[in-house]
Amino acid sequence: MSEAERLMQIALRLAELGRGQTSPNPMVGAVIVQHGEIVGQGAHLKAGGPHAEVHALRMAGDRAKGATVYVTLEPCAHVGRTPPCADALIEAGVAEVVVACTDPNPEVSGAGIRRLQQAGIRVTVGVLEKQAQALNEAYFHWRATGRPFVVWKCAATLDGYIATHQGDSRYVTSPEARQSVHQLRQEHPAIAVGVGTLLADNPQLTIRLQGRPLNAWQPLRVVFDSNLRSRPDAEVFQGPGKTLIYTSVSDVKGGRAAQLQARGAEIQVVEADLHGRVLLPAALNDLGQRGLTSVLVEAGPTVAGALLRDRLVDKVVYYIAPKLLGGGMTAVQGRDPERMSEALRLTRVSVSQIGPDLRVEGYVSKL
Ligand code: AOF
Ligand code: ZN
Repeated sequence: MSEAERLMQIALRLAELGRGQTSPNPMVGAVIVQHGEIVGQGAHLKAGGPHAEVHALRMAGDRAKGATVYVTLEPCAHVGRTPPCADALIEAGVAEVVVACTDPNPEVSGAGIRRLQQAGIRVTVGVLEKQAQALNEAYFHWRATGRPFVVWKCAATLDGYIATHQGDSRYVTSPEARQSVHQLRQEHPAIAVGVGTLLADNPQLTIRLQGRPLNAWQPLRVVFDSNLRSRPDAEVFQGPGKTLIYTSVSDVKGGRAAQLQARGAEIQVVEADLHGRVLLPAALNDLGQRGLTSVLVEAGPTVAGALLRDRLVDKVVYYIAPKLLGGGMTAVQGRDPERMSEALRLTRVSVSQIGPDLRVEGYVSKL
């Protein structure tokens, strides 16, 4: 590993500190080096807060003059919620900027690099580029498609069931595996379920981790509920965090919409398919417009099946408990091809063990 790669790796680790809290912004880290010594470091921690470079420059003070800056994303050139980092770097008199990858934000996209070069700063791009893009896979996906990066999480028995036929699912996996789901939730600005899961499991969909205050930031809870069947007393309408319902009807008999709104839920009507079911691409586009860069889908067979059929799932996190039911509710419905060759394939698969359970992760191949 070269010296530049070693320092970029430190910047990537700093960026990682913001995981789960920067959306819709990317995670970014920066390290400032003067004569081989790190004199400043910073991470972007929250949208609206200072960018990574600004934190690092503040730490370096006068020692930024003539220094080399390692930053995991192209410094911005636009006035957003904060002023342009490229200008701050120029003003501080840095001599060189090493960038891992360019920023696909149309307001930046090469303009940050050009501005630095025009000011006579040496710029290198592409050090640990793949790692930097992988770190912000959700942000890059959102910029490219306008939709959040969709992660489908599922927990099933070894023979593929997520619940008994009666709908009992408490619990498929071990407490250790379930804790890891709360960590996973913390990485996403939104969590989604279908109304079927809401009615069957009545989940809270909050992050509950030991030592983390409940009133800390919580993801947006999203319910796909074509016919407004959600019960106003459901857990997702209580406690901390906001809840958004995607539906295809503006109301149903009994004034359900007003009851749900009285519980604080926001109702968003989106296009429906021929059967009156919420068109999931339309709901995802709306989430993207709201600045949600990723969504963790913890839905049951209907929503998971619809998302998989329409190839809307980008990544799968699948917990397998060493249990056999011999019958029950399957993880996915509605995709039932005739040939094995029609199976959706996962690539870049990794497997780990959590307590007695297995966790399989992979990306849905777009081929
Ligand atoms: C950087 N360094 O640490 C981050 C950058 O609204 P603002 O001012 O926070 O700008 C958000 C945009 O800035 C975001 O969409 C992305 O293009 C870039 N993020 N850029 O130079 C950083 N977080
Ligand atoms: Zn910036």
